[in-house]
Amino acid sequence: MITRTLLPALAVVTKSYAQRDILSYVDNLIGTNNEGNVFAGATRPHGMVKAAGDVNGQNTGGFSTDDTPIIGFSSLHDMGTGGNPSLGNFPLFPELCPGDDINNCVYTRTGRMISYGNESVIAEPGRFAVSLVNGISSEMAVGERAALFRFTFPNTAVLNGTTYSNETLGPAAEAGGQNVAPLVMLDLDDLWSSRQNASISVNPTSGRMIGNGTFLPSFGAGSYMVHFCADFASSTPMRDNGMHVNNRAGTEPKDLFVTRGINAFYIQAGGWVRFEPDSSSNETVVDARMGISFISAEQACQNAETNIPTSTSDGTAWDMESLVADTQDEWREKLSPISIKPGSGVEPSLLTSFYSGMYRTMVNPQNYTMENPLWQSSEPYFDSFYCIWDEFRAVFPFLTIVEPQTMSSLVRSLIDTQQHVGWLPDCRMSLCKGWTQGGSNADVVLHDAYAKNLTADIDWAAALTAVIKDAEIEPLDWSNEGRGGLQSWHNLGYIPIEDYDYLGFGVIAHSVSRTLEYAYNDYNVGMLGKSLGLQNYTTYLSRSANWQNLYLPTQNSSLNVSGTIEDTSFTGFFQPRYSNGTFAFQDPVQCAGILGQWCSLTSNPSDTFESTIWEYIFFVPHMMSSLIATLGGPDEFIRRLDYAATSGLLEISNEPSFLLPYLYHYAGRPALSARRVHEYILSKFNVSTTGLPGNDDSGTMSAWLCLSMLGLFPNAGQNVYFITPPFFENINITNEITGKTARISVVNGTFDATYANVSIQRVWVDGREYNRNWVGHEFFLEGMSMEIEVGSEESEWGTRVEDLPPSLEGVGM
Ligand SMILES: *[C@@H]1O[C@H](CO)[C@@H](O)[C@H](O)[C@H]1NC(C)=O
Ligand SMILES: *[C@@H]1O[C@H](CO)[C@@H](O)[C@H](O)[C@H]1NC(C)=O
Ligand SMILES: *[C@@H]1O[C@H](CO)[C@@H](O)[C@H](O)[C@H]1NC(C)=O
Ligand SMILES: *[C@@H]1O[C@H](CO)[C@@H](O)[C@H](O)[C@H]1NC(C)=O
Ligand SMILES: *[C@@H]1O[C@H](CO)[C@@H](O)[C@H](O)[C@H]1NC(C)=O
Ligand SMILES: *[C@@H]1O[C@H](CO)[C@@H](O)[C@H](O)[C@H]1NC(C)=O
Ligand SMILES: *[C@@H]1O[C@H](CO)[C@@H](O)[C@H](O)[C@H]1NC(C)=O
Ligand SMILES: *[C@@H]1O[C@H](CO)[C@@H](O)[C@H](O)[C@H]1NC(C)=O
Ligand SMILES: *[C@@H]1O[C@H](CO)[C@@H](O)[C@H](O)[C@H]1NC(C)=O
Ligand SMILES: *[C@@H]1O[C@H](CO)[C@@H](O)[C@H](O)[C@H]1NC(C)=O
Ligand SMILES: CC(=O)N[C@H]1CO[C@H](CO)[C@@H](O)[C@@H]1O
Repeated sequence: MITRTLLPALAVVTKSYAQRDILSYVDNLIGTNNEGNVFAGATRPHGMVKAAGDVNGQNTGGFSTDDTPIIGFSSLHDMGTGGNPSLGNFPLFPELCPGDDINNCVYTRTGRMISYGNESVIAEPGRFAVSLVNGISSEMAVGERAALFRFTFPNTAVLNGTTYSNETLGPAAEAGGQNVAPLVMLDLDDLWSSRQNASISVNPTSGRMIGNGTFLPSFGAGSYMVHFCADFASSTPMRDNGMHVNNRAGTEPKDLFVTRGINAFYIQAGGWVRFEPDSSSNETVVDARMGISFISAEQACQNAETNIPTSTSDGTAWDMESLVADTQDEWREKLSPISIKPGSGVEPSLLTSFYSGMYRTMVNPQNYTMENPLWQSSEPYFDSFYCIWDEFRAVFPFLTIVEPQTMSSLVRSLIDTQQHVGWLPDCRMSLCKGWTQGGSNADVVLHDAYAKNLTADIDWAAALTAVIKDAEIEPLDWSNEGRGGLQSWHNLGYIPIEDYDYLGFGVIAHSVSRTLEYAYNDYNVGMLGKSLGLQNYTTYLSRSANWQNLYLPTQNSSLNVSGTIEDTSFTGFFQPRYSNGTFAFQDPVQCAGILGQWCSLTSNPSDTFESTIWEYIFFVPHMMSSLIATLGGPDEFIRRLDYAATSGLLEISNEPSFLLPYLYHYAGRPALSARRVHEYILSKFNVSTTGLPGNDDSGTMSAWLCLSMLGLFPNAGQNVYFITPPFFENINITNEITGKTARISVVNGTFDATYANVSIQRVWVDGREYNRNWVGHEFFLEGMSMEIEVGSEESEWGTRVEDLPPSLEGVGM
């Protein structure tokens, strides 16, 4: 059971909804266990510096509630990502050295690590705190580019009243009850121990530590350098400082350069500073201010001084509370575009799910403007697009609704990156190119932005040039940019298994999922081209029908779950194909989680990436009417979707499934989408630490949740939102650019907090009866209103051919 300071306010719901601080609905511990990999620490919206206590277990996002010990307190993190643990550079760690001897402290990461008390965790917007079981407590807050850590060391009786075993206590515990000097060390390490080499210097009089290190990106190529500037302050005088190397320490030297070492002999080293214990008090407080920069140590110091100025005349104190308050104000502002009246009987936890999810959509990408050492530009620079393969489906469309200014900056940053690096990224982190997982999905992001009139200051001509390059020119290394197999793509109309591709190199796998993604990417290239007057845009729309080339009408599928073989009785699936036109074979259920299989980028690579042919058969987002006809008409299509959902082949834990629950809309059965979506949200999402079904993927999972709860889910890359009944009776969404407010409400007293009645009966838009089962982005831009009447039975609403979302017609076979 984990409690935090927010909980007392949450537990007693005496205030009405409207009176409550919106931040009281944000619980940053949701998804901190069970592979949600959520970042639970303190950050500004899209902030570069993110402070948290890092654990030794599921530490991809730094902290986790997986009951593993704390290894350090660091200032850079990612959010919800897969891949290797990201960032976590230059952790600080507080210790009391037994016998007051620096050589009795333990400096190596697994040597020093120590458990924390579950009840001590505070994870609220702008503040993170945790106490170690040896009695040392930590608290932290952030500016954009600097973090403030407060370590409180007990002077006496650490173990007062509680008996701990020596194992839990860790090495520092023996100091309990003694009056020893508090020490804070800085480790030249990151979460993944990817450090190549690093430097540190400590100023003997002030204790300021500056330095830098070269590290590896957690899911990409190359390396990056990051600089730090750490200042320390205490109400008591500094005693001494120096360096540590592995588990030995000394007051000399004051500068150190370390290289990598080899494998098991990774060199662990860094600096430390010690203060006199406060003999007049039962604790000594040491504050550490950590400035970070990707440019230089000087800039790291400047960031620290600007973000966290000294607030007393003697120059020793930094104001933790005002940092927290400023950060919380920023978050209140960020969450303010959506206001909700839940409706009577709605579980408060659904509001917590919603606003915590909305918060998580604004943690990444990170604003590194003025912190990009790679090129000079007046354009914004954002990093941690991790990865666009995930993000394009939900989180970017969500930000287009709630944060259109920031979304414009993200788009401009992508275009500027393309102009300086040569290619749009499919994934990017820590100033490096990340691994491409499928197609060139930034194409979808750019067209989605255009289709939603996110035009402010975006160079659309450059955007078009960038996406055409993805579609036409194969890079030598398409494992981290552009697309591979373009000769086959242009000439054969699919990516063959065993492609003869001498133009470029990448992961020779995923031929089916790449074909499907390239087709959808080309739809977006074509549509952006059409809007911008590109003469040959129809070429790209024709290529967008290439999915048809992998359809094998005779392919059947059976499912063997723990020895029980079930003929799924469906025929017609995508299959991999050789370049001579002959079909190869991949079992349509291969890679299914319910079979205990997982097909990632490099482990068990298959012709489908991270999912089955069973899920990928539905990935034709732009030509659903053709797909439905291909699969035997609406009834057969629905039977298939139902089977995918009920068999467990539809895995809501990962992005390839994200559109599936909504596809009933294209078959004229929007009520079935509504039921599916409500079912998934009520069964797979909750406010516990394990409350996300999979990686949050930079807020993408959260955006799926939020958009679904609003009842307007986008088909990303098109000006289309599917209408389903919202989880709340009344929702207002204000557009930051137009200032207009869109309103969604369930009317005529039909709102049902048990969600048994989720079949839409009738809809009114701006007061007029509305039969289409979708709307466009004008709904948000122009501040329209939507009234929805729900009931228990499926109705005629949204079922006619003319009610369905648009599909591209007249291309392909
Ligand atoms: C702390 O929480 C973790 C995960 O939530 C749990 O596994 C562990 O048993 C808890 N420990 C204590 C001491 O309550
Ligand atoms: C540090 O490591 C990086 C990456 O291996 C290398 O490029 C750089 O030259 C090294 N720097 C020094 C000073 O050794
Ligand atoms: C890294 O830090 C060391 C020690 O402060 C310094 O001598 C060196 O110039 C720095 N390197 C860079 C590239 O900033
Ligand atoms: C939305 O706006 C309308 C009109 O101003 C107002 O009546 C309603 O209470 C608002 N709803 C919410 C949830 O703020
Ligand atoms: C990004 O950071 C820069 C530099 O601090 C700032 O000027 C800009 O407003 C930020 N952009 C966004 C979208 O917050
Ligand atoms: C379409 O036109 C653009 C702009 O002239 C050009 O760059 C691109 O190569 C053309 N595409 C094809 C398939 O010819
Ligand atoms: C079905 O799966 C079981 C393991 O769960 C395996 O032993 C059996 O061989 C499989 N049958 C077929 C026909 O693949
Ligand atoms: C096509 O190529 C595959 C793989 O080399 C081969 O198995 C198949 O027999 C070929 N088909 C024809 C018709 O030659
Ligand atoms: C919360 O959601 C997770 C992830 O879907 C699930 O494993 C867990 O059983 C749910 N817990 C509750 C209490 O519903
Ligand atoms: C975008 O702007 C154009 C031109 O003003 C307009 O025709 C179109 O309807 C707008 N689209 C949306 C989604 O608002
Ligand atoms: C019977 C009834 O109250 N119908 C109302 C349902 O809500 C719509 C939209 O607000 C009204 O137009 C109907 O009069």
